Amino acid sequence: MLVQFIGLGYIGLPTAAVVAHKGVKVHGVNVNPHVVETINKGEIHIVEPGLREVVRESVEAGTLTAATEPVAADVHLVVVPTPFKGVYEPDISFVEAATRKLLPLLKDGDTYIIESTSPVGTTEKMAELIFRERPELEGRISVAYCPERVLPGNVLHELVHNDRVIGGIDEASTAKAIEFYRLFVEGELHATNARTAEMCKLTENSSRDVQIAFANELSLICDKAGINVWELITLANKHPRVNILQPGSGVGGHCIAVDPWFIVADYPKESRLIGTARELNNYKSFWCAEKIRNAMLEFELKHGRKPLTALMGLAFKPDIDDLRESPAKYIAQKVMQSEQDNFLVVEPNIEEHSVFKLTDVDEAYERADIVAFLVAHKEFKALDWRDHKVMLDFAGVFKRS
Ligand code: SAJ
Repeated sequence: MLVQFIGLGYIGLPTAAVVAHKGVKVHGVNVNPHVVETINKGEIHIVEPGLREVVRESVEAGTLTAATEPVAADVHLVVVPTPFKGVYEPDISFVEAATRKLLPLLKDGDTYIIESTSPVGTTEKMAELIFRERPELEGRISVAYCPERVLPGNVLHELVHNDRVIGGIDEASTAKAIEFYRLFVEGELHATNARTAEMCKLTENSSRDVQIAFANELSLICDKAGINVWELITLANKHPRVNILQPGSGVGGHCIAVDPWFIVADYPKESRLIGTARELNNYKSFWCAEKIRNAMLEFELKHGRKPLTALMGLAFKPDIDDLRESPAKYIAQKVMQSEQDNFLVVEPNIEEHSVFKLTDVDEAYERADIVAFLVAHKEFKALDWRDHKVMLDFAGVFKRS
């Protein structure tokens, strides 16, 4: 059996490597020749704990190879990005391009699976495309959708142990796709149809987004009411049926801050709560930036000089080096504008940044008049609270205000 992955990014490469590590022959495809070359050397182009070893061992064993072009195979997985186009409209052009590349290679008995986060109906659309161009394959190949659900930083464990939701365009397709995931998944495999599986992925991330929006809304209310939101949430969560998430400087990353829009774009009238939550979580970052600017103005009025402000954290969540779609980075860009010299930017998880000049945690904490915690990194939790500084703890590092 040969399994082919179209897309060797944050999800495609780890999944390809895990399957190859099981002894199954895997052909990985990526448009970028540099990525292909790196993988064929047994190396990796992304950061994920444990991935390097699995890729190296699979390449050495000869079960994992990469190329820029697809080949004939038995199982084809489409794991390419689905970004935005226009104003928060899902762009499935990479999924379509991957499918078009596969068209001449598909044959009787093949299984075609989309894993990319996709708007509802994408799998059916791709099936239509395949059967329009290759009508003789209708009823002879399996077409299914199975979303990935892994948490960056814990991908290799979750790929194997998480449950999967698998939906085909018909029951035979679902069964065939389930057979493939049995090769490496130890979690349960849940059968459904393609539309439900697509919506399930969007629902999971929208659910988390809505819950975080609730916590962020509480933080805005508590700020006005003079209540410590962290204490409030801890106390409310003592109720056996209440489980509120944590507020922060906004919601980032390439999943939770993106996927809810895929529902809103197609069902705008019906998804008011989901859309409002998205807007609220975006607003929270703007609100944090305003708070920092106001604190700086107040300081200047009181002390007759401009303050030095430390911005603590740039990553999109604690203890990672990923800055994509990061609310902290957005806040830093917004407050710094033309006053770079009045800021110290701290991000202990990266060595350097092309835009921000980085300062060491302790040095910034010592020197700053105003300290704004944008991410709750472990290095910040190890600091002691300073009463004489203006402390803006948006991330709940100390949970004191
Ligand atoms: N955040 C809060 N408060 C919280 C929890 C998170 O403000 O209580 C913020 C984080 O700081 C971050 C953002 O939300 O900015 C998202 O972080 P996350 O840890 O919730 O999620 P991701 O984006 O790393 O991964 C999510 C996961 N989805 C769910 O938990 C439902 C993961 O399982 C998915 O596979 C991934 O999205 C994806 O690829 O879709």
